[in-house]
Amino acid sequence: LSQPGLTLWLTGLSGSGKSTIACALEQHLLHLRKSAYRLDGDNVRMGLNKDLGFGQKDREENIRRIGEVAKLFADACTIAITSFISPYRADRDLARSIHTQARLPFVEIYIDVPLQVAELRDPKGLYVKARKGEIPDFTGISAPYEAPKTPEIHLRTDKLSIEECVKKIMEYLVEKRYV
Ligand code: GGZ
Repeated sequence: LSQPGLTLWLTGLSGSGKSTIACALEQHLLHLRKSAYRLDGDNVRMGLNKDLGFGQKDREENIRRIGEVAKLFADACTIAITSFISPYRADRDLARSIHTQARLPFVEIYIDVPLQVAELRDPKGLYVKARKGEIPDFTGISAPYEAPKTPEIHLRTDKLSIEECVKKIMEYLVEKRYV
């Protein structure tokens, strides 16, 4: 394959729009006949990482394993798209270093939305439950989210449409000659 592999690492609060953007981006890349694969809670937390919960140590291990798996996809000339909250800066930096050591590009994409907006969206009713204390260690409510300081791409999903977000990511990939 002439295509180089890389990882697009989406990070942001629950309800920020990570999964929606990841799906739209994957579709867009597949239509361009690029090899792309999405890693998300449905195919990772239900399988490989089903032994892990949401305490800080388990999240750290969740992100470490996802970083290693994304690297393998990237190494196989695929565009790995990960969509996990990945709330700790140190954990994201570890995922980055796993890629850098293998000379594979790692693009951190901050899916940014104010907590109030994510809480209003509350598609699964998780914020309501977290406010009532029914979900411990809930990111943004009772557990921290450490926002990226220098992400490669920063997207405000309360200001941009899904299509605009995908367009901005694609512009970056073209500019860097990754696609
Ligand atoms: C945050 C939680 C929690 C807690 C369950 N905190 O919006 P969702 O439902 O579909 O996505 C969230 C998902 C977060 O899993 P990640 O693997 O992305 O988290 S991390 O990167 O921090 O390891 C949410 C649901 O799982 N969920 N409990 N306590 N989100």
